[in-house]
Amino acid sequence: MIDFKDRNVVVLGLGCSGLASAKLLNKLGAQVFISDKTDDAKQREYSCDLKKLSIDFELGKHTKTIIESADYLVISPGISYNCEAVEWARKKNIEVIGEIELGYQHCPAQIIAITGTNGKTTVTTLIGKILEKAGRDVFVLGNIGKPFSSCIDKIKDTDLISLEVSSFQLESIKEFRPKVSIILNFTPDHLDRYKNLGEYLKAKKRIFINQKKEDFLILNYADSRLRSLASETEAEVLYFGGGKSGFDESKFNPNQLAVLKVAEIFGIDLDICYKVFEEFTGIEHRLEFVSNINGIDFVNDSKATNIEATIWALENSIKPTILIAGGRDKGSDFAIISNILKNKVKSLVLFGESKTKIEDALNGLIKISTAKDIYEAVNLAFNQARKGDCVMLSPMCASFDMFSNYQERGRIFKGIVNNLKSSCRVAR
Ligand code: UMA
Repeated sequence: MIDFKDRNVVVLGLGCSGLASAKLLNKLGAQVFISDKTDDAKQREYSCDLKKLSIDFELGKHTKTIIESADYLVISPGISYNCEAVEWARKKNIEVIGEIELGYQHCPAQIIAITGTNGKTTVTTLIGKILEKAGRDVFVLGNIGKPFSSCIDKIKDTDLISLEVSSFQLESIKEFRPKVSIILNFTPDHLDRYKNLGEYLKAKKRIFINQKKEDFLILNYADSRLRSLASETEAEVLYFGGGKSGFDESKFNPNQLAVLKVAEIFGIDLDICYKVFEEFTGIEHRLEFVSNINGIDFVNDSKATNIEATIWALENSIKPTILIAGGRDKGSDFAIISNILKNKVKSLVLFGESKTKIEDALNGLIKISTAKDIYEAVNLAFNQARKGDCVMLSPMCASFDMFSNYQERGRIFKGIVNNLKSSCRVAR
């Protein structure tokens, strides 16, 4: 464990992870400096917290000399290991760790870490719920939106952590060793950050690199790439999917099967799991029903930041759909959505940076219109929809071209829909 007392630590990125890291390091007695290349409303809002704690910071730039004078560099998930500022530190042999590693080194509790391309947030939430219902004290943290480092001083050794970890976060771990790790699935994503799929898988695999034989790795047997990882770990491997879970797989979806395997490990009564599954109404921004206006359903699936997530949403949609999509492209091949698009989607409304690329990839398949922003997109979709249809925001892309994150994109979508509902009421 790194002793940060009186050491100079530079934190890169003043998002929620950077802020949590800086606060934890400050408590640990480090001399903290936080640097963010952007100087916007969000960073300024967070910097008010820093001022209260007398933590120094810079906005709008990363200063080379400041980074080079650090003893340690702590990076936020959005900052790639290969970015210039991290390069400066590495050239000076300054140790670089990520926010998850920082949290891990000071966390006394056992961790259940969940990764995968899709379904992470749902599984992390469900695990939190079953553990809680079984009487355990549990923290639900990580990529789900609450930084691991933000709760360290409240965690006891008898607690459990249900921790969603992204490939970004796994890149910068060192000793991070979960008691249980889960890889739910693996499909193309983040190809704007990784050179190829192999690099993306390499990052995901880091979830189990420090696990030992008394730990557990839960893998999706139905995915041959994941199944074969069993030979690369010291941990005990448990499977779900492909008929290997030991449960009647026709009764559960893959996310639930992964949760049941965790329940087995911790000796949790399966009836508790079934009850939690029954009561679970889903998570915000994932196939979230917003409203019905004039017989048209509006669904917020802003969390679908890759094509597979949108395909899954369309597979689960029973009504003819007007799909609103677009945003920041991550190097995706949009043509792979063609089949389901033809079967399930009446028309496609595109907005954001990637609209031309998506339009080019899907041209001629179905009716496509483009909008200058999400407001225009929702209005266009509403005009095209008929009673019995569903208007769904399921973007297939990241949100960072126009929003701070997918949550903001989803909230704005819901706001537009609710305003539309009010104006339709007034018009009647
Ligand atoms: N920044 C720099 N220098 C750079 C690049 C970025 O200073 O070279 C700054 C930006 O100006 C910004 C800050 O870094 O102010 C943002 O840091 P961040 O992107 O790491 O964002 P956080 O707010 O700390 O949120 C992160 C995760 N974000 C990303 O991985 C992009 C959140 O996941 C996560 O919920 C949060 O930590 C808590 O753990 C979001 C996400 O999109 C939801 N994750 C991806 C996904 O799920 O697909 C991986």
